[in-house]
Amino acid sequence: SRTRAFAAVDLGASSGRVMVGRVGPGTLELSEAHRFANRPVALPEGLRWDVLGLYAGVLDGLRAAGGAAGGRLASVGIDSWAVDYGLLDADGALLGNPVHYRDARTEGVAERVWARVPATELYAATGIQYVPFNTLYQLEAERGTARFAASRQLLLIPDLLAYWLTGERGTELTNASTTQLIDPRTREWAHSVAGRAGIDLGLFAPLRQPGDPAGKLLPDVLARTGLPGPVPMTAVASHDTASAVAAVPATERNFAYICTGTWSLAGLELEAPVLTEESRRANFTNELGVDGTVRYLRNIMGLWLLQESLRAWGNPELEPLLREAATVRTGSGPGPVVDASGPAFLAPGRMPERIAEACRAAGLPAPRTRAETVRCVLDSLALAHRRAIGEARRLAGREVDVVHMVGGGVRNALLCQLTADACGLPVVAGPAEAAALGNVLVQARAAGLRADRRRMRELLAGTQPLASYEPSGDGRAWARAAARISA
Ligand code: ADP
Ligand code: LRH
Repeated sequence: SRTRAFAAVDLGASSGRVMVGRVGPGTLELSEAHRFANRPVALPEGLRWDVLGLYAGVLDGLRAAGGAAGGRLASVGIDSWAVDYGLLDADGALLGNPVHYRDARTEGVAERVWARVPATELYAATGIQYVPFNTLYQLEAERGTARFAASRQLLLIPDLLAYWLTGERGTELTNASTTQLIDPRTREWAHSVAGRAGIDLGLFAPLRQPGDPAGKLLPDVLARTGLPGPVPMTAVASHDTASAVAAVPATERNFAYICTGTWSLAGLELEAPVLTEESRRANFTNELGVDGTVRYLRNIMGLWLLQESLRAWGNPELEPLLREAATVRTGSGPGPVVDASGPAFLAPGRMPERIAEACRAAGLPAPRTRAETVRCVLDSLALAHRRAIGEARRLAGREVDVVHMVGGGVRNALLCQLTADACGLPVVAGPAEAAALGNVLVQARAAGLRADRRRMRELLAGTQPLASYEPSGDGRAWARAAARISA
């Protein structure tokens, strides 16, 4: 049978891209049609996403994807970062600019929710970790604003863009799980939590499953992108991390994964959530994945620490800095490290200074050069990866023989090697565009490709370039550093 082309729109916190995936019997090829920066805007009212700029990038990307695919796109799917949303008024028009999850408005807000639904009960009912920006807390912060009073519907970011492309509204399940308003056992809305938290679930459009049809591109969109219609949209795993985990090319049974981009998301794929009090205290999340799976993982600050350091330095070239960072002498384990799992580095600004301050506060020598700062970031991430995978396997009662790293961070060989050293496990790195590949594969399945998760992973392992890293250095030195941070 023939090869078909699918367009995957993947919006990360640092860049958006439209990729073309060609899928045939035993073949899977991905190419980039268009990439554009995702630059949040700091307004007097707060930190906002430039969602109109992103939509323009999506239209440019669909035009380029159509060109690359010789005009014929079998379907389109969209995934993006989680938790954030746009509010629509009674006419279906967007109310203001979607608020960035790093905006300060959620400071101190969770406590107000916990006064109505204790944190322990929230976790037992939703399995979602505490981060200040879960949609549940953002909605609490929104309460009482003129904008919220005028709103009639909430659409998560990928669903908002899909609405503009098709005119149809839905709430895709994997991303919906990050609102903290879904019960991971039933995979339906958690009505009792929403009721007690004072949230009207009527704001949300009906749930959609990954693989569901999601309308077709509007005539005006076809005209603007030069695509011959009809072009159907497919609901994919619209949370980027869910798409990326679906595309982890693991052929081993006992694998852990780390999605490395702006964030590091490190953990396990499970068949059922872990809702224990111990799991809550360790701040593990049970986000929903494709095919009834649970993404049991921890959020780690990720390459955000590096992105923000580079920004503070006026964006020098990355490669020479990484080469220099690789030669920084740290002994047999990590050099000075900061806790990359906590919320201390969530807000933008002054990153190198904040990292140095955190080192000094922990009684460690602060990095003095840019290369030392970069090395401190990478050592800290590797250590946080080690801790997350170690705790996930203990809390879920699983073995781990290999760590798969996917996402843009796999282009950073030093990070991959340090992660192998820290975990004391082999690391398989790639693909870098896992989210787009997961997006494409879910579309291909909806279009008739017969592949369960195992088959999808075999296809990825057989077609995508991967790199291997064996653990080196002194595992005990990493264990000592981990113990210092936990203390
Ligand atoms: P997101 O989807 O969250 O925007 P990506 O998965 O695109 O993030 O990953 C972006 C990160 O990947 C960058 O911040 C950078 O640290 C890393 N990266 C990208 N290209 C390279 C490269 N050539 N060398 C090293 N690191 C890279
Ligand atoms: C990664 C990601 C992550 C969320 C964060 C808001 O892009 O979706 O899974 O926690 O952004």
